This record gives sequence, structure tokens and C-alpha cells, in this order.
Amino acid sequence: MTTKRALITGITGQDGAYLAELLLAKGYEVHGIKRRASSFNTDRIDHLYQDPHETDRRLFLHYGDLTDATNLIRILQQVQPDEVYNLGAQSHVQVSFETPEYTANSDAMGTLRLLEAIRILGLEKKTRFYQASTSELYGKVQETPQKETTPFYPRSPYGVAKLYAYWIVVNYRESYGMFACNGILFNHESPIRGETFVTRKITRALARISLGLQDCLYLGNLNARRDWGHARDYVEAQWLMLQQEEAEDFVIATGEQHSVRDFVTLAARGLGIEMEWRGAGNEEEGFIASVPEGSPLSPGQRIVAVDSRYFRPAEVETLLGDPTKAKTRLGWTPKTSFAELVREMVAEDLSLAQRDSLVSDAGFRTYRYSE
Ligand code: NDP
Ligand code: GDR
Repeated sequence: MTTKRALITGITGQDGAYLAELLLAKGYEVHGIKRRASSFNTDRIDHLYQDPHETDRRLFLHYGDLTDATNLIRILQQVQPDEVYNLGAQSHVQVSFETPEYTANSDAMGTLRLLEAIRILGLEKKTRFYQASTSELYGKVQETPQKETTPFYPRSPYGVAKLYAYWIVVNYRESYGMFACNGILFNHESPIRGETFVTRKITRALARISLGLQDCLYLGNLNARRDWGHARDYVEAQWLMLQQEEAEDFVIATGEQHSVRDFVTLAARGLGIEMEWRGAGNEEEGFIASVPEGSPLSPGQRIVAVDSRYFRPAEVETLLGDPTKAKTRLGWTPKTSFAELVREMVAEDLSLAQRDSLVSDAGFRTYRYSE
């Protein structure tokens, strides 16, 4: 059997790293597009890196950007991939309100550029295409739980850009017979989640607070509810979608929902901290009800506060997915429970905080900007 070749945009991101690992384990030759940055941005895939001089090399990185059409054409021409996974995006919803045009350029137009590159090179019958669509398409929800047929109502420049990407994928499938799928993925997290998404922000901050490295965690809307799964499980679904007889769109979710406040309470409990919540709205604060013996913290201490700077101009209050189609057609089910996800993230961030604590005790500065 010949080795399958995959091209991943966004390989340096959370999903890109898990997907690259999965495809390499399945014997694929994996090509990834990384952006040129002034500092190293390959932390998440460093463990997969192979020296260019190694013989049996199966991971290749190419400099590129979704905003650069000629570069995408050249990479696709060179790689001639069997599968393209378009995971690259400006993926932060709040940041998209500050950079709406760039978000549209990379997330909407970037998807079009890739599809056009496939067509220009005559690869539309060879190359299968996966698009990282999102539950943010549902935004102001029109039906609960959300499934493949639920109407969209995006609430951010990010959601609107992803709406264009969703429909251009459907259009190229219908117009040119391309094998192109949308995975409508609900929030998925992991220990390598970007530090400014709410789950990672929480586990990272609470771990640091538990060791006395930080005083308080400032959050926005504590009442937001999300259907949170584990990224490792979700990249499996991305791969499965491209192995089917026919290209179709699928919702990938757990079918379970929790609030941001619930996430904080559970993560704190994982560190032995029991929380007590007081107040409402911008005044809401989280205090310590109890802590384990020997902790540098004490009951009554405030460790969580609301800061309105994290409120969004338009908020997505609640999302809950119905993954029935993925279960029946792909045979996919999430393997990691919400409690396991939180536990894994807390454990990893605690060990990073312990390392920072040692470095700080040795007199070195450890603080890293995180909003
Ligand atoms: P990340 O933010 O962790 O990763 C995004 C990746 O895209 C990074 O590799 C980033 O590169 C790259 N990227 C950003 N802009 C460009 C650009 N202009 N050209 C090329 N590459 C670019 O996101 P996730 O891994 O969490 O998500 C993967 C995809 O899935 C995204 O498209 C996201 O919108 C979507 N999605 C994510 C969900 C989630 O809960 N995680 C849910 C539903 C959809 P760099 O490392 O240099 O910044
Ligand atoms: P989301 O994820 O917007 O759902 O997009 P995020 O973790 O940023 O926010 C989830 C919810 O938490 C609320 N929130 C905060 N969010 C952040 N980032 N920081 C805070 O301090 C904070 N306080 C409360 C938010 O208002 C929101 O309601 C993610 C991204 O991965 C997208 O790329 C992806 O498409 C969707 O998930 C599905």
C-alpha cells in the first residue's frame, strides 16, 4: 500500500499537533504549513520533529500563510496531498472583534484560496478536504441541542468568517464534485490549548494561585455555557470524516454542557480548593471556602473576580451539540469525560507551575503574559 500524504494548515496549533501525531501513528507522510514568526512557534510539535538529515522522515514543514495564495498553490503543487486538513485560522473569538478584517482574510478567504489552489492544480478528484468549522456558527442559538440541520446565526467576526468558509466548502463540493467536508466541532480543549482560551486560562491561573505564584484570576462571563470535549478525541473524528464513501458535514460534540463557573469550581477542587461564590454580574467573586493543609492560601481569600474587559460585544451564551450523526455514521464517540479533561489540564498546568516555582525560588523571573 502506498503511503498517504496529508497537508495540515495550522499544524502548530492545538488540533494540528494532535492530528499530526495521529496521522504519523497511522503511517501517513505529514506536511504542515507554519507561519514565519520572530520567535519559535513549534512548541506543540517539537516532539514530532525530525532532523532534515534523517532518512525515514515523515514530517515536513513548509513556510506559508493562508493569506498568501501563490504560496498555497506552490505548496500544494509540491506536496500533491491525498488529504488536506484546513485547521489554520485566527481562532480567538474575542480577538476577532479587534481584528475583523484579518480574521475574514485568513478564516474565510484562506479557505477559498486553498479550495481554488486544489482546483487550479487539477487535484479536485485526488485531494480530500477537511474544513475546521465551528459551533460558533450557531451563535445565538435557534434550536437546542444543535445538530447539522440547525440554522446558523453567528455572533462575531470570527463566526461570520467561518460561515463563509462553511458555505464555500459546501459550494465546491456541489459545484466540482470535490470530496470536501465540514466538521462542525464544539469547543475542545487539552493541556496544549492556547493560554488565552477560557479553560486553559483557568487551569493555568488556578495552578499558579495554588502555589502562591499569582493572586487572582480575572474572567468575563461566568455564566457562558459550553459543550467541552478533548482535542485528542476530536481529531480522530476529523480523520474519520475523510475516510467515508461520501463527503458530508458532521457535528462533533459531547452532548453535555457546563458553565464557565462550573469549570472553575471543578478545576479548583482538583487542586484541593473548595470555592464559594458571592455577588452577581461584574461584582461576582470567587472565594476560598477551604484549602488543604500546608497550602499557602487561606479560607476567605478572593481568588476569582469578574473583569468586564473580557465581556464580548456580542456573546454566545450557550452551546450544546447533538453528535448523533457522528455516532451512527462515523462510529465516533468522545472517549474523555468532562471530569477527566479538567483533571488532565489541571495536572499538566500544576506541573508547569511547579517548574515555574522552582525557577522563581532560584531568583529568575517566570511571568508570562496571558490575558
Ligand atoms: P489554534 O489557535 O490553537 O491554532 C490555529 C493554527 O492556525 C495555528 O497553527 C496558527 O499558527 C495557524 N494560523 C493562524 N493564522 C494563520 C494564517 N494566516 N495562515 C496560516 N496559519 C495560520 O486553534 P485550534 O487548534 O484550537 O483550532 C484549529 C481549528 O479549528 C481552527 O480553525 C479553529 O478556528 C477551529 N475550531 C476550533 C475549536 C476548538 O474548540 N479548539 C472548535 C471549532 C473549530 P501560529 O501557531 O503561528 O499562531
Ligand atoms: P470560544 O472559547 O469563544 O467558545 O471559542 P473561549 O474559551 O474563548 O470562550 C468560551 C466562553 O468563556 C467566556 N469567558 C471567557 N473567555 C475567554 N477567552 N477569557 C475569559 O477571561 C473569559 N471569561 C469568560 C467567553 O465569553 C465564552 O462565552 C472557542 C475557539 O476555540 C473557537 O476557535 C472555536 O470555534 C469555538 O471555541 C468553538
